[in-house]
Amino acid sequence: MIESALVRPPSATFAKGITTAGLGAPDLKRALDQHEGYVQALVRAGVKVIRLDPDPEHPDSAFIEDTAVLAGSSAVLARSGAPSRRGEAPSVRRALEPLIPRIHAIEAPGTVDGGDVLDTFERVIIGISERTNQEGARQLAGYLEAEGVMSSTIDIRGIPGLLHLKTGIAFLGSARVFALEPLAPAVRALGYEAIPVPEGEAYAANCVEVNGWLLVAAGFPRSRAVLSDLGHTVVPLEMSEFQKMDGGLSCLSLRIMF
Ligand code: CIR
Repeated sequence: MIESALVRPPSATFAKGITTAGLGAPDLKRALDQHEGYVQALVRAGVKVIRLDPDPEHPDSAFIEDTAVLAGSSAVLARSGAPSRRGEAPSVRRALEPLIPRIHAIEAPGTVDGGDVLDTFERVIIGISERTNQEGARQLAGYLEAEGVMSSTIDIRGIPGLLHLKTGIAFLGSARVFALEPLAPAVRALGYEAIPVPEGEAYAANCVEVNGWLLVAAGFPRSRAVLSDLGHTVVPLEMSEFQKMDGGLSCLSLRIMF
């Protein structure tokens, strides 16, 4: 059960964030509306939403999932592989302190982005990427192990278009994942059933299950059909402005389970 979630609305500098999408500049008003739609979906799913103040010093700070990994009753503050994003962590730490008993932090030269960390409840899968290095994964695995959580890594470097592991894969429950084809062999080797993301709908791979609702980017009808046919209650959400900044649904919240 996801009890609460931290979110941070995009700020006036949102368009200055890192992007490779080539989809043009995001519209801030539309991004704020889409963010609010996302927050309302969380609220309807029974999540207590904690809104952090927008942070104009850090244009990518709306992608709050990247700043920490929650594991058991502890949190691990990430150290982003993007130096421009490292200053996002202190305010997230302050917000987590009253909620989480133990807070650790990835130390240099380790780097981790939360978007590379997929929690499947029985195991955490850590993507080794341009943002998360081997040393960061090693430190994170140690903190997870101390919480009794097993982890594995998948190297996603060299898979075109994949910023983070979760850009291309989502956990659907019951040892099943929704995954882009290049990720399928590695997750199958770990024992998961990999449901392929329909061709041409790669952005829909980043969906997120919240207390029985599956939040999916709007505009991907074949993915929606596949996921509905599997028995999920799909909630389509407009994400166009976040897609322009390389971000997906999962990145917009840091979800806390108890
Ligand atoms: C970045 O490049 O860091 C942001 N523009 C997008 C981060 C998206 N986060 C995610 O997929 N977890």
